[in-house]
This record gives sequence, structure tokens and C-alpha cells, in this order.
Amino acid sequence: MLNDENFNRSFVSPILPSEAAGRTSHLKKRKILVLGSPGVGKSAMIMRFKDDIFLDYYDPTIQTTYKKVLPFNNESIELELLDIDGQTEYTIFSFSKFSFGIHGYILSYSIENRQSFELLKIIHSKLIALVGRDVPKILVANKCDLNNKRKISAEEGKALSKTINCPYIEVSAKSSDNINKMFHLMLVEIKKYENNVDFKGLTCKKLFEFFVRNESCLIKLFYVLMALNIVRKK
Ligand SMILES: Nc1nc2c(ncn2[C@@H]2O[C@H](COP(=O)(O)OP(=O)(O)OP(=O)(O)O)[C@@H](O)[C@H]2O)c(=O)[nH]1
Ligand SMILES: [Mg+2]
Repeated sequence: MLNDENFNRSFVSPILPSEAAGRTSHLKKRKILVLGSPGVGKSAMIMRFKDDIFLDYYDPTIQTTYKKVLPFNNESIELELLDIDGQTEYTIFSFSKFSFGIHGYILSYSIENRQSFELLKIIHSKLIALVGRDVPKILVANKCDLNNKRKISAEEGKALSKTINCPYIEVSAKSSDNINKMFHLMLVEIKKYENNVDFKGLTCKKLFEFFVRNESCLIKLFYVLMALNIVRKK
């Protein structure tokens, strides 16, 4: 059976040569945003995954990006992990700037904090409303080492994951249980989504997003279309 220990051995490899040389530009990139209310352990989970260390102090995050190259399905993927602060109003109302270019979302709560679980439902609704479609995501219940202080049962977590249609996993940044597995699960979900997606629609959307982001390109495209029209008339 694949437990987290043998999973870690198979999934997390030593630093890849390309990473050591700093040449990662050719790698497939996947950007992941970790969401959840303050103190659920977003930064701790990321640091456990990235450097295999546990942050046992609480230092509210401003905004940081971490990168890690890892093997997945016979290729190397560069994971870009966006760690933003979990301040309620910031997470819920201001992550519109994070909705572009994100491949997958980790929705996290802490098993010993009921409020973080309730808030996650709001974060999820807000996210879907913001992006305008379903997204690759996983539901993560952190701090499973604190089982004696548990406020949200695994059944309740699984029920929520069914409602929002995504996998559920319990992890601990402290003990490192399931941490690597969780990022692997995220990549699996992204892959599933990419296999099912309507590429024609997505390409149009991506092109539209690109031009909106690069206004000058939009103006150039306008001139090109004008010129083509003139040539065609002549
Ligand atoms: N027991 C236990 N404590 C944890 C775990 N993960 C994080 N913590 C602790 O919870 C506190 C908050 O962790 P952070 O990772 O800073 O939380 P955060 O979600 O990044 O918080 P913000 O940046 O404010 O949004 C810290 O004191 C961590 O040591 C865990 O798995 N088990
Ligand atoms: Mg943080």
C-alpha cells in the first residue's frame, strides 16, 4: 500500500540537476495558490514540503512565492507556490489579482478550528464566483497531529469535499504526514482538469486574458486588423 513514507521516497527526489544549475525556464510550470484563514498552517505546510522543516512559530504572511522542482508522471514540474496571508477580508475579497494564471487551489483549514472550516466554505464560493467556473482544487485538513483537540471530524471534511467536488486529505505540517502526497494530489487534479477541459474555449479565453493584460498588444492587434482590412479592400 502507498503510505506517506514510501510515497515520499517515490515522489520526492533529490534536487534535480536542472534545478541545481538554476536552469528551470524550460520546465513545465504549475502555479498553486494556498487559501485558508489565518493560522491554519498554510506557510507551515509549504515550508514542510519545500525544505522539510516545521515552522513552530506564528509569523503572519505578507505574500511570498516558493518554487520547487519535482518529478511527476515521468517529467519534471516546476511548482510555484503562492503563500498569501489569510486575513479574512483580504483572502475573500481581494484575491482577484491571484485568479489569473493559477493552475490549482489548495483550500485549507485546521481540524482544531471550527471557524477556519466555516470560513473555507465562503472562500470557496467566492473563488468560484470570481473565476466563473469550477477549478482544480483539493480540500486539506491540516494539524491532524492535534487529534485530541479535533473540532471537525473526517466525515464532516469528506462531506464538504463531496459538496464542492474535490478530493479530501488530512495532513500535518508538524509531523509531515501526507504533506508530499497532498501536492501530488494537487498535480493529479490539475492533470485531470487539463484532460477534460474544452481546449478551444480555453484558448480563446487565454488569448482574451493575454490581450487584456497586455493593452499595447491589443492596440497593435487592432492596427494589424485595420491594415488587413485596407489591404483586402484594395
Ligand atoms: N500542531 C500543529 N501546529 C501547526 C501545524 N501547522 C502549522 N502549525 C502552527 O500554526 C501556527 C500558524 O501557522 P502558519 O503556517 O503561520 O499559518 P498561516 O496559515 O500561514 O497563517 P497566515 O500567514 O496568517 O495566513 C504556527 O504556530 C504553526 O507552528 C500542524 O500541522 N500542527
Ligand atoms: Mg502564512
